[in-house]
Amino acid sequence: MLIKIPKRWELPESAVTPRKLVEARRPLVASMQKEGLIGRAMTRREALKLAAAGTTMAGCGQYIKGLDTGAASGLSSPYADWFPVPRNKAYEVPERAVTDGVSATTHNNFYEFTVSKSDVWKLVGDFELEPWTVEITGLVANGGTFGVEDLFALFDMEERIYRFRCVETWAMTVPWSGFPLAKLVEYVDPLPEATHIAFISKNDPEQMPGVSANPGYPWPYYEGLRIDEATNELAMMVAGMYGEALPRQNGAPLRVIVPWKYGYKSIKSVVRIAFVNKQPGTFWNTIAPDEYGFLSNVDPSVPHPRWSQATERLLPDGQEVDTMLYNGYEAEVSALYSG
Ligand SMILES: Nc1nc2c(c(=O)[nH]1)N[C@H]1C(S)=C(S)[C@@H](COP(=O)(O)O)O[C@H]1N2
Ligand SMILES: [Mo]
Repeated sequence: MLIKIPKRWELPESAVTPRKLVEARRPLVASMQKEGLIGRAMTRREALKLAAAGTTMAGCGQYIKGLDTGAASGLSSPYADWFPVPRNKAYEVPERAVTDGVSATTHNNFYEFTVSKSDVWKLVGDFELEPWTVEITGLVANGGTFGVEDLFALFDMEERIYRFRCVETWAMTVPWSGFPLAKLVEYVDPLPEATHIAFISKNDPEQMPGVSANPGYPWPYYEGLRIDEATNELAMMVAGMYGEALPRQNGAPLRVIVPWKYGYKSIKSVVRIAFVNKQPGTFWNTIAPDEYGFLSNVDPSVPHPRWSQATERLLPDGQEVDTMLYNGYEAEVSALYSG
């Protein structure tokens, strides 16, 4: 017998705000772009042209070498022309080298494809990124279904270098491209009673062999943040890395990056964002509540039940370094957890 238990992030349709204006806005955005009234990132072609002319564009595309892994490359993304975007130098990682792009795009956790980290990139070649919409729903005034490029056009994208720390203790340093999640939250205008945001990933067993291979998991992958966390300056919606569109294995076309939390909070290939009035469930908390909490802030003093979190191993060589409280972002986020 199949009993459908609604997930805690599932809302009745009655809670969804219809938004005619969203539809009305799209041609406006397009025409503003055409008129040059709102910015669009330099296209890859334009950047290459500049490079060929001997001009360097600070902060753009320094990492693209070695990233051409065929269908698993950002170059094969239908959104390739949005990148590179300008770097925001306020977000850099001074004490570590940026991880090489090949390592960051061939060592992945994306269980919808496979649990084998070194194989995700080999299985994503046919993963369809277009069309792609993100439904923004629940307790917001301006929700609706947005084409992913509408979101790219609405919010200026920038590149930031962040530490990234998986709960399994591997870690990397990555130049991500995207926009602050706070901008999106501001745009959709949460109702006063909204306290949390639930994120849901694409779940298509036809394209994602890991879904049927692991029928015991509570698909789709889902995650959540408090609204004060989501509007912290560090939280990003990410659409690119290493100056290119996000490769499929890294969560194309749009994912979350919350650098002070363990990697599983950084949900990939988002299709639905729901504003809710209580703490939503999460995929990993549902599977193993004793091992994976809701907050999941990086903390070297709190061991995982099965291993220490005091140190981490940097990709690709496994160099061991000390793990930092909040993954090195204590100054930016500790006020969120003072209570
Ligand atoms: N939808 C989805 N998002 C996900 C995961 C996943 O399996 N499915 N894995 C998470 C985990 S455990 C980590 S460490 C990061 C890995 O991101 P990366 O492959 O880009 O390094 O994605 C997170 N987001
Ligand atoms: Mo992870």
